[in-house]
Amino acid sequence: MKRDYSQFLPFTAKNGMPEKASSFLEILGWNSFYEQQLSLDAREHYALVRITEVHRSHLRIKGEGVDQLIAFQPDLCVGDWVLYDESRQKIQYALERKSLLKRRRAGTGRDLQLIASNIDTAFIVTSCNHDFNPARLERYLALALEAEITPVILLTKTDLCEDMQTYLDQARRISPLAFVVALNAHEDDVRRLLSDWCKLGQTVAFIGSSGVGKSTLVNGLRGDSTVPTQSIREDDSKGRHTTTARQLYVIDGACVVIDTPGMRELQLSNAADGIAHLFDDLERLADKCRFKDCTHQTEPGCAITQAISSGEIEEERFMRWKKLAREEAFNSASLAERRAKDKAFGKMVKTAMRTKAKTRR
Ligand SMILES: Nc1nc2c(ncn2[C@@H]2O[C@H](COP(=O)(O)OP(=O)(O)OP(=O)(O)O)[C@@H](O)[C@H]2O)c(=O)[nH]1
Ligand SMILES: [Mg+2]
Ligand SMILES: [Zn+2]
Repeated sequence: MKRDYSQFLPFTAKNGMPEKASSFLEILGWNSFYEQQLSLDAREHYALVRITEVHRSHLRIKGEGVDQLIAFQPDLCVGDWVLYDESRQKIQYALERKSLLKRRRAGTGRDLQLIASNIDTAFIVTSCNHDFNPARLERYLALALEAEITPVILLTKTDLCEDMQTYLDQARRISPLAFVVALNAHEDDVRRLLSDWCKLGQTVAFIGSSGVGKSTLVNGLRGDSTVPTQSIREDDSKGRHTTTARQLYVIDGACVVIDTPGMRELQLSNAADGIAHLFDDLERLADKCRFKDCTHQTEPGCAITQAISSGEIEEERFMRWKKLAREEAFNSASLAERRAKDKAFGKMVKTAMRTKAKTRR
């Protein structure tokens, strides 16, 4: 007799995603990608939880029958799936991430800051006003492409702008890899407009500058106004940051959504693939230059300068590509250098300790 094993499967899945959630974990985004990382032993001994909030000093974890605050851990971020040891009140280990958004920490530090993980779609939010900036949108796009996350550009505040079509056209020209949606987050049916990406089992995130309407969109998806938003409309570029924590919300019958605080500055690090993907057409053109090390300035046989003069490519876009690639290379190199220094310092300390221990004997 052929046994039917389907009842032992974690859930009925289509492409690894539940069609209908039958447990809280599935509602939180649990799927076969994480399931296959678990041993029987792990399943038996630990609770499966997702990090749903990251604050300065603490994290919040949620799972079946678990809703708890624990101490902040710098190596974890919102969206992570972890195994939690309830008796010792301690995170045992984190599961491999499906995707990770990360940037160079703002300010003088050179290290990486984790933004959010295990995301399927990143909504890159900008408003139809002076926040709109192709160079900045390209940064966010490269960030999402690096993490292999679907990017969608969301143009908000269409009600406040007269030439919405110009913004739409500009946004569509940025990359064929990004979908573009324009909306009024107060009046439009946010859930319907974003329904293609906000299906059950999916994790989506809103990222962008402060004041562009990320939290307002979360409220639009939820159908209420529980998430705090800027009470008075301020100048976006100077807008005070209303959202201060990274937080995951469950949308009834749909996806989970991560709201993030506005980013003042987005510096990419370890994102060369994302940049290459975004500017793939320029990379391929550069391969046709006569000289391998062509700087695309005055060299003869330069395919890039030819394409610029024939109007095939925009000079500004080429300049933005160079700038972003240069900055990313610098950030990644300084991060690698710092890591090497940290490693060398660690080794030196270990050797010194060993020598000290020996001389004491
Ligand atoms: N008119 C109009 N106002 C909007 C729209 N979307 C957001 N707003 C307003 O813009 C202001 C900023 O919105 P928030 O949702 O707080 O912005 P945020 O991106 O979450 O900002 P931070 O949390 O600081 O990163 C609020 O006053 C919103 O009511 C829109 O589509 N149209
Ligand atoms: Mg907010
Ligand atoms: Zn060239």
